[in-house]
Amino acid sequence: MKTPWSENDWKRALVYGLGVSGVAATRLLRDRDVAVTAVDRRGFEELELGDLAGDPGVELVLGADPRVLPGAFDGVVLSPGIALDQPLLRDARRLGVPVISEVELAFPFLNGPAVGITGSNGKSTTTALAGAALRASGHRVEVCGNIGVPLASRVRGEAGRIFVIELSSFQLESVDTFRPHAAALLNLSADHLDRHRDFESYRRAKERIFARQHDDDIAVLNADDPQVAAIGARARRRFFSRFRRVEDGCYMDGERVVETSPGSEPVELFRTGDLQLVGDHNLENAMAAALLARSMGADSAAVRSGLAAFTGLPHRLERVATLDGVTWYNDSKATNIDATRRSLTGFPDGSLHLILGGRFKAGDPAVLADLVEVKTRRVYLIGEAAELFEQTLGEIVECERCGDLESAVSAAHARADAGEVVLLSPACASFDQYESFEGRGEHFSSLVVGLGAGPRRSHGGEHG
Ligand code: UMA
Ligand code: ADP
Repeated sequence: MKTPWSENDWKRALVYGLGVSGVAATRLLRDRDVAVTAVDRRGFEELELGDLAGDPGVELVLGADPRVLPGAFDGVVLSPGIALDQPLLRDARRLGVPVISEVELAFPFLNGPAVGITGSNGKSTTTALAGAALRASGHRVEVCGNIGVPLASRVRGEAGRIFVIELSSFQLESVDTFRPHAAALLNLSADHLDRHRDFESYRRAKERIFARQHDDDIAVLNADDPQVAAIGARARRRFFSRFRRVEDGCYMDGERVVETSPGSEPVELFRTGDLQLVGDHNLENAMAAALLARSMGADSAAVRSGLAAFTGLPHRLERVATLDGVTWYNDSKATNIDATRRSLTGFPDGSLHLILGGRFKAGDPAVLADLVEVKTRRVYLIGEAAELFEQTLGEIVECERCGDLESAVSAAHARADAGEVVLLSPACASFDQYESFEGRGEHFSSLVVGLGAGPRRSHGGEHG
């Protein structure tokens, strides 16, 4: 579909937000000789602008969120972290200036097909798995999007690459023409309700991934998530299920994951034992990734070897160390209740020392109660949400208010016995105490590694 932007009609654009997305969008615009006014509430010293800082075609408006457009523009390009109700964007809409996301900006310039992945949880893992499966079958692949690599930064490069793009609800809410040949919606649970008005508008943002697909495109859907399974799409709908046979897609037959397509013989894609990733949720991610790779022409043997070689992403149930028989896991990416629930299920009953807390986003913390009761020996609370979790879980398990990660790690170190596990799976965003979930996870890992160098603390034999 042609847009005023892809027709190269823009002469002057405003880029809102100068994190990695805004910087990549600005570069893409500058490559096409569009003059850019770049806006960020942060100051110059806090930004990493590189060559853009000295570019006479880039005007910087920094230090505050302007309330009105600082000039006349053909369009506004939005970073995902900017909420749509920012006054500047209201002003743009009032003046009829188009507002598009960085993904929408980049999409018309991709010189290869797009694969899109969204969902409340499992996006990054599935994106990386799909990339691995496609690479194993000989394709050149760009793994990008919300996983940390803006799509706009991958536009330059040889033709024929497959763009495997993780998409957040923030990115999807301002796409219009974006059309992935294959797209997956993994699951839906409450998340980001601090930004989206309600669950309904969050769900609608996610569904936009399918909105521009044609009949010859493919929509991969989770048959086991009723809200996802019910989604209608113009594209061919292919389902994955852990619990039942599906007509078109893949399902479990004992240990085997089998692909079915109407009119074709079933094909074995992989076996559960092939995967290095643990947990039923990762099996679901692998099934979705396999269907996406197959949609792009990967052969089944390559899918199997690509999935089997994948060892996981940092900050997702990442084993950090085993010290005095206690194993420490960094699951900092578990930033909502559902993600933490899934992680807890993978551990033996009664074995866990769980670090919870941060900035609460959405959902009902009580949903954690049954699993916390079965799986954990003790809970260590950090950040803004400490009180909320203590109110919800304090009756069923010993909760210790630690304030920050440093205290939580040292408290867990003192309490945990050989054979047990300390798990950071906070069910919250990190932004009350950190810049990002990566920063939180790295801090956790460095604290744990630091413990290995020091003496084990005594807690007088007491068990919480
Ligand atoms: N800013 C303003 N005004 C505002 C809000 C932000 O000026 O009202 C500025 C900030 O000062 C900052 C810039 O905007 O300089 C940040 O922009 P951004 O938050 O969009 O961050 P980027 O660095 O561009 O990173 C974004 C994604 N961030 C968010 O969605 C919040 C990254 O996902 C993504 O990896 C990257 O684009 C590349 O596509 C992160 C994330 O937390 C990992 N995503 C959420 C999630 O996974 O749950 C959705
Ligand atoms: P996202 O990119 O959607 O945040 P990740 O792949 O980074 O997802 O995984 C984040 C966390 O979500 C993991 O640590 C795990 O606890 C949980 N998780 C991963 N896959 C799933 C899934 N399919 N369903 C539910 N939870 C999941």
